[in-house]
Amino acid sequence: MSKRLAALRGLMKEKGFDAVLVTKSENHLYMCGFNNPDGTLLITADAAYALQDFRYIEAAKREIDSADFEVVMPQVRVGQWVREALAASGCRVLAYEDESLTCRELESFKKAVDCCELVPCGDIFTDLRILKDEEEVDCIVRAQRIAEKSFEELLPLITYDCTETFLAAQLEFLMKKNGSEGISFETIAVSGTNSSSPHGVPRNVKIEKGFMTFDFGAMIGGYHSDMTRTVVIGKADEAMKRLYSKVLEAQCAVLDVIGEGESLYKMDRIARDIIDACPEYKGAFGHSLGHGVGLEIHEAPTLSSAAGDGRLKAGHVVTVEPGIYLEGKYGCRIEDMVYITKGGAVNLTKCPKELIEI
Ligand SMILES: [Mn+2]
Repeated sequence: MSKRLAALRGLMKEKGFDAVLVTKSENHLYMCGFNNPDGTLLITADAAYALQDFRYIEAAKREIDSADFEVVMPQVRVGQWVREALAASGCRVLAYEDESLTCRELESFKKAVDCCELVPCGDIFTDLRILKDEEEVDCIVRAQRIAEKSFEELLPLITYDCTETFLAAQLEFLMKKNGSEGISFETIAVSGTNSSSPHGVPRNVKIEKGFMTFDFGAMIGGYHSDMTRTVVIGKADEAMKRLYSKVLEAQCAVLDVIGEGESLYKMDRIARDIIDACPEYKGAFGHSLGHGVGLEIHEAPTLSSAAGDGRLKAGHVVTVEPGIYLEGKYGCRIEDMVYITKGGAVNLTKCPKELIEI
């Protein structure tokens, strides 16, 4: 039995779940190794089924380990199939993914699977996925290398005639050309006044002089990478240089100490205190310091002031991404990805951080 299936069954036993219905695509991929956004898994203590439709069945049979999952193509509605399977097995408590199942889907499963009590599965998949094994980290690193190579190839292509949307598209093209399965999220390429929005949308206008922020990621094996670099279009004035070094100082202060056992809250605090200590930047770092990265671009844990007493563990992969955003003026963010290891941490981002003027 796969380690993941064994771990899930351990948690199911602990929580009193006789069966779990997996409908979220990332959890589907995590559990059975096959990516089907419309696939469903039904897992009990002694059986596991991968329900696939005709579009995916051939690949599913090839890629899913038959020692763990029986691959089936239901000829009836999924809810009805699940009911028939569970009624025969004697399962009484079926857990569903309350984080992602829609209210409508839940109602329909409740109606169809009337032999079971349906209960929310809570954080079981978050808890499993938060700790990455070597294979998973390898995927994230490979995606990150592609993103870095693509950024390096993009820089010489930037001219004052380029639009933000062109540069975003160009970066996405380069990542795919370099072997990425897709993009981690819609690429952010925002210049000038548009850079003051942390998640600004690229505009179909020529890039403005001043800061230009690129936030982007590649994908390998379903795993994401995430990085941000801010460059200057034209020459940086003194105020811009000061702002850039402040963001970098805040980031480096965290990167110097981040590691196993450190408090999530404290990591955020370190960066925030450095930025807030400057009256001109106080309150201008309006988002949290970082987030976990894996099969989803934003996942647990979150490095934020609301993190409570949570701590970093060996196996976490998190971003460290402070920024300063001055409304109506401009903004700057620098983001690296860090792998927390036994007693330490490894920065997975190799891309240089000296201020680049274009
Ligand atoms: Mn990020």
